[in-house]
Amino acid sequence: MTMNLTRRKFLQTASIAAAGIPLSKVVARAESKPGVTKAPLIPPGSFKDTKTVTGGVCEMCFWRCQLVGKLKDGVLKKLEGNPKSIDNGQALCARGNSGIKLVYDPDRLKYPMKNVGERGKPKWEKISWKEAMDTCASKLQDTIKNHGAKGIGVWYHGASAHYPTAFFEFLGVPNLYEPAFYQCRGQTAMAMMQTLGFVPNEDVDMPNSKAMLLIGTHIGENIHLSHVKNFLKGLENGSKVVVVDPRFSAAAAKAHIWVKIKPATDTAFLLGLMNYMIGKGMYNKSFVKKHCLGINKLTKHVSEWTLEKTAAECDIPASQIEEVAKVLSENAPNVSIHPGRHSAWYGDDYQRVRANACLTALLGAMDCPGGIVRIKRMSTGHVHWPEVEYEEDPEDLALAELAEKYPFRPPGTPPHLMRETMISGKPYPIKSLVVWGTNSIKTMPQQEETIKAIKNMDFVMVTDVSPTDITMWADILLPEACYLERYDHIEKGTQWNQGDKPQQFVAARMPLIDPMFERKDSVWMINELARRMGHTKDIPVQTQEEMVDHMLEEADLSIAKLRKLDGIYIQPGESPYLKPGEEPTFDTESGKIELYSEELEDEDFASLPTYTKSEEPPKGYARLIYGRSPVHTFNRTSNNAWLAHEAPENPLWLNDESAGKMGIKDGDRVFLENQDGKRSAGSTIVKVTPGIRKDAIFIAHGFGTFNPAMTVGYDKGIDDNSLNSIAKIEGETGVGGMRINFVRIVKDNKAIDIPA
Ligand SMILES: Nc1nc2c(c(=O)[nH]1)N[C@H]1C(S)=C(S)[C@@H](COP(=O)(O)OP(=O)(O)OC[C@H]3O[C@@H](n4cnc5c(=O)[nH]c(N)nc54)[C@H](O)[C@@H]3O)O[C@H]1N2
Ligand SMILES: Nc1nc2c(c(=O)[nH]1)N[C@H]1C(S)=C(S)[C@@H](COP(=O)(O)OP(=O)(O)OC[C@H]3O[C@@H](n4cnc5c(=O)[nH]c(N)nc54)[C@H](O)[C@@H]3O)O[C@H]1N2
Ligand code: SF4
Ligand SMILES: [Mo]
Repeated sequence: MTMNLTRRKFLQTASIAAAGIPLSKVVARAESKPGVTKAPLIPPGSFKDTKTVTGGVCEMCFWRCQLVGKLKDGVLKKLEGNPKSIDNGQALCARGNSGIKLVYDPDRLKYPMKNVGERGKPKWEKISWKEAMDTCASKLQDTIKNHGAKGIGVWYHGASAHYPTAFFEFLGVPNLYEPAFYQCRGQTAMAMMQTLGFVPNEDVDMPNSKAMLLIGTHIGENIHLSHVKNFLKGLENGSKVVVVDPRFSAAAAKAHIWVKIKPATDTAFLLGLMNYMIGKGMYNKSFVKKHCLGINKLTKHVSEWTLEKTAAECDIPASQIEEVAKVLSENAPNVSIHPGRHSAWYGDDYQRVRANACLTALLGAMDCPGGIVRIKRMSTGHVHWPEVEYEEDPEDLALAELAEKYPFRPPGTPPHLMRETMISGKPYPIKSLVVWGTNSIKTMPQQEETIKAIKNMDFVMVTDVSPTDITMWADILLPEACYLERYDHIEKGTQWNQGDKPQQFVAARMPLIDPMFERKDSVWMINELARRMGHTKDIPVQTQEEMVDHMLEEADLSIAKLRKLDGIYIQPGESPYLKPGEEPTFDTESGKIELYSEELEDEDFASLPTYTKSEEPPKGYARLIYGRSPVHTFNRTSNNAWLAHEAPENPLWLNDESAGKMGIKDGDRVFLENQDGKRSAGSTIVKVTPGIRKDAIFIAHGFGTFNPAMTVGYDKGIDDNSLNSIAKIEGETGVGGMRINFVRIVKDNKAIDIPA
């Protein structure tokens, strides 16, 4: 199907171009509008006579682009991609550029603080590090004394959280939750592992593909720089792109085929596609015969998904399914079936990802140009706290036993179970909460439950770089040095330079400037805590620098060596493609790709990818779907003056025909109200567009900050999470699907039904 929409119009708003907004433009516009930012204008020539400091690694998101800073009189003036980088190159995205505005944000946390008001309505009193650490240590010790280490819960995210979480694990804390796994890619990882025997993450060879299939994945708004570049390289090389999305996303704007699918029906779409391809013999028979388990079972299983039935279920033309099948099979095996990343959608996503993996297998699109590739990265070391053999206490395992109900769950505690435990005290009391670099108010569905759980704690310790929604709930709030001010854990320092000659690299994060005010790094903070809790002799490293050096040792590197190399070590890599005559291996139970899974069957789950119908929106409501703003990262950049100027709020995408019937115009200011009568605290403007289906409305995630201490981001736009009052818990994984909430529009205090 060719697009009957004017591409340029869409590109203006939801565009890959937006990702690459040059700094000059962001700065000029941001600084020229009075009242938006107090930052001084950057006079021409500001970057002259600057000194370049290398060795930075970005953390405005988690893609870890390598950067350098331009420094003048000890002040960072500009960030740029490290010219030596074989990953992001000299480029940074808009967010990466705007790190300058994070590091010098006057609203940032500067000192340890004690809440002398209420949780949620804090009054902050500046305290010394000694008092902060004494308090945290004695509160955590109290919890351990009264309830054991299981009385502590830890919510975490980010590179700086590794050392702290390892410490809490060493203490015997069994309750650890990471939204970036449970609400993000945990399910994708688990379903891929079960089916293929490995986790491809996003290692898909788009530059060398002849066709690409993106399901939901909205590359271009979802900006991971080298990933976007790889997608664009694929396009340049003539790859045919199929985008499946209820919305005309930035990627859809670049697509040859846009499948405007009915939300929540993707698994049906994949089953229909497979049925058609198997029926027509349009699949890689020799690959399937050699490497897959259960093709006969799958053939029978998908047979009900005729073109007609699939088309009706997904509300798309049957001819489009045929068209997609042709594009994929004609270009097989050089097709990138994107594995996806964020998958906590509808509560049946494990099955959707399995279907996705099965389609990849039918096409044999693996270990070859264009396919899923297994990139060999350099390895670096780890820092370990001592191994402790804790006496087995059945009570300690009680929550873990509840979690057994979800046999294919990602590592960690399913968040709804941890939260229920924090509220009910069953199976055991959790009374202290440690939060490190995660904003669960905005990222864990069912916000009110999260708040109830936090209120029930005896003690809450939060470490962050900025005030955010979660910091309002702390008793003790600790200011961490940000990514430009510290050395850091090496997480993903290595990559295969896709599309060119294979190379590998290691880049450890090194500070470009010293930490300002009283900010400290995580090794310092945790060691202070450990000493006070009686673990001086167990401390594995004294400083963050020592930790990084220790990790680099395995690669025969050190901070000193990396400094001499401008921050990046590069060596020849290995091609991830199979050599002639080489056969792929799969680390599953059967040693084959499991189209059919006996393990799933044994656990009473669908052993072949299965579609579950999602609830329909009630009359007058549409489904609330969400995604990324190209110039923000979740809520963490909402206080960034440059980025907030580019995208101060999250326009609500509303179908043009619906809007006409509702009497709503482009630019109208509205609130949202969900199926449970929960109204958004903030408002936003409407973007009237043919680029979204009538049964859904879309907003970018991460807006509607509740914390007035964020003077730039406060109360701008709508918080999608405040409307996620339902989460559908998936049986296989215990992950809560979030796109099952429905909303209607409220304008001038009147709720307006969205026509069906
Ligand atoms: N700029 C920016 N980039 C980011 C991030 C960020 O915060 N900011 N975060 C990063 C992280 S951690 C992640 S996990 C990724 C997330 O990015 P992705 O993995 O790309 O996210 P998805 O949720 O898969 O995709 C969102 C898209 O799904 C569409 N969608 C909604 N419902 C359905 C449906 O039922 N079916 C289909 N086919 N599509 C649907 C939406 O319209 C939207 O276009 O982004 C990463 N990149
Ligand atoms: N409603 C809804 N929920 C979602 C999503 C969604 O789209 N909608 N997306 C899901 C996805 S894909 C993901 S990955 C998760 C992410 O969920 P989170 O982990 O909660 O989000 P982050 O933005 O990484 O974490 C934000 C916190 O880390 C702080 N921070 C930033 N840098 C540092 C640092 O160096 N040190 C410390 N200590 N703190 C720091 C920020 O100021 C902020 O308070 O959310 C998931 N939940
Ligand atoms: S994609 Fe952008 S924000 Fe993310 S690490 Fe790279 S430059 Fe930083
Ligand atoms: Mo994510």
